[in-house]
Amino acid sequence: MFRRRSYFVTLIGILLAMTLLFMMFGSRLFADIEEEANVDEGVGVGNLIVVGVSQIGSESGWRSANTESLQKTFTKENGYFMIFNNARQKQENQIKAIRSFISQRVDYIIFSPVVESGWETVLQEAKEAGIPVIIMDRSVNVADQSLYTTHVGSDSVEEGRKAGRWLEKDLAKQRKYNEDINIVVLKGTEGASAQIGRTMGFASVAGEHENWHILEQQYGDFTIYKGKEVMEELLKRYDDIDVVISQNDDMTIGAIEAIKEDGRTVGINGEITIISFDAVHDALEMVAEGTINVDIECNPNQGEYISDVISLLEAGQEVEKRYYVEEDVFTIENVTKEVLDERSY
Ligand code: GYE
Repeated sequence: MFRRRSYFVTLIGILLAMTLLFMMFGSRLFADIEEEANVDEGVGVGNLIVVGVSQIGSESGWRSANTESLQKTFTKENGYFMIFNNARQKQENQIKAIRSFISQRVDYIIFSPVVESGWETVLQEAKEAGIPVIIMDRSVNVADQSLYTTHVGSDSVEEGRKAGRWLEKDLAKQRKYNEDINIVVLKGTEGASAQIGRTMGFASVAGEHENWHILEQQYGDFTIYKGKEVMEELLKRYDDIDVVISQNDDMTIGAIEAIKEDGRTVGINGEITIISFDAVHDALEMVAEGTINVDIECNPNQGEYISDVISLLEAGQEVEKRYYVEEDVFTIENVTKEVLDERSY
């Protein structure tokens, strides 16, 4: 009898304690469960479209502008939740980020591949998870095109060709079409499609001219520092360089520094013709003052294009395999004050 009573007292005690605990923490417990439920449906963001972005790094002014375009586009106000990862130039970091996006079950994976090969396995994993992959800016080289949904970016081979065509015209203008022309090429990151394409495009035009001599092509990693270092070396080896093709504005800025320090002149009235790529604001100013002869534009504002593609996919519509962004060619003739004022990057 006595034992039974103490049993009841204990039971009531436990029940009271539970009620008290529930009153204190009950709502929090449920909130956590709710959040977890959302995690399962898409990282706890309700109706927002979740995009996992793997960016190459922050090697150049162009890259920073590209990142800014994504940050401006994929906002909560626009209906997105963006998980952003900076891979610091390493493919392995990009693969890790993509795997983490897959395990978080994002709605879309967006990534700019630092190099073009070696993506099959991770893209296959994304495909099996049913997550559409949008390739941005640089391209991937995979045999199975079903491994990604679409690609939004530039036509880098065409950019290289534009550089060649401009040089043809410029030499014709100066009546130098029959003279020997010595060219050095500062290439971007080894294995990157932007580098491969620009190199190929320019080489295809150069190949049509027997008097154009490509003395050397060197990797400059798309950075100011490396561009300068490589140019210093080239200047030591060759004292008769007529043209520098530099595959982005950052390397160009470094190369021009090296040329000036070496006592040579660049640009419209200089000894060395400078052909650059990207057309970021600082470089366009150098075009306007005649230091860079021509800048082949590469448009970093790709966020909006990608968002348009996502809208089509959300509406269940077919999308193209390739979307090219609009791009121009800038010389002293068309870099007006308006162009400079408008250019935010
Ligand atoms: O030209 C360069 C950058 O992939 C097109 O990457 C892009 C290139 C761009 O870092 O500045």
